[in-house]
Amino acid sequence: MIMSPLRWTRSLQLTLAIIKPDAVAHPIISDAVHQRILDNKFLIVRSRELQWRAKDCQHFYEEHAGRFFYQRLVEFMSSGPVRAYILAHEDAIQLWRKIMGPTKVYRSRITAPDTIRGHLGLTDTRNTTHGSDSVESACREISIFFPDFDVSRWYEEQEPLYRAGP
Ligand code: IDP
Repeated sequence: MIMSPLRWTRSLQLTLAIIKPDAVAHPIISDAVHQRILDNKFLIVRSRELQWRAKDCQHFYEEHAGRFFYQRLVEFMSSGPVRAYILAHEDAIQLWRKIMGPTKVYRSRITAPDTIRGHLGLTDTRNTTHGSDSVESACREISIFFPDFDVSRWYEEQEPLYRAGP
C-alpha cells in the first residue's frame, strides 16, 4: 500500500514560526530557513508575509515589556517584513524550538552550531526566527497573525484527517 507523505500515524500539533526581518531582508537566508521547515517535514498550514507596526510588536511581546531589550526588540521586529507560518508536526512546538536553537546567539554558536540561530543568527535580538513556547502561546500567537484561523476547529476537523491514514 502506498502511503501519501501527508498521512500521519501520530497526532499533529500546531506552532507559530516567524522568520524575523534580519532573515527576510536576505532571500538566501530566509530560503535556508524555509528549507529547514521542509527538511524536517513540517506541514505548512498557513503562511504570510507582513510588515508589523510598532504597536503590533508591543502587543505580541507584551510579556517582555520593561526588560532592557524590549524597545530594541520592538524596533527591530517592525523594521521590515516578517514571514509567519502555522506549522504542523508531531510535537511541533518542541521540535521547532530545537531546530531554532537557544535564544542567545553567542550561546547557540558554541553549543548548537547546527541550529538556525547558531548558524544564521546575528545577535541576541537579530536571532533569525521565533517559535511558540507552549500550546497556550501557540494559540495566542496564531490568532494574532492569522485572525481568521480557528485553532480548535483545525484540531477537531483537520488533524484527524492527517492522523487517520488511508
Ligand atoms: P525566544 O525567542 O527564544 O522564545 P524570548 O525569551 O521569548 O526568547 O525572547 C523573545 C525575543 O527577545 C528573542 O527571540 C530575542 O529576539 C529577544 N531577546 C531575548 N533576550 C534577549 C537579550 O538578552 N538581549 C537581546 N534580545 C533578547
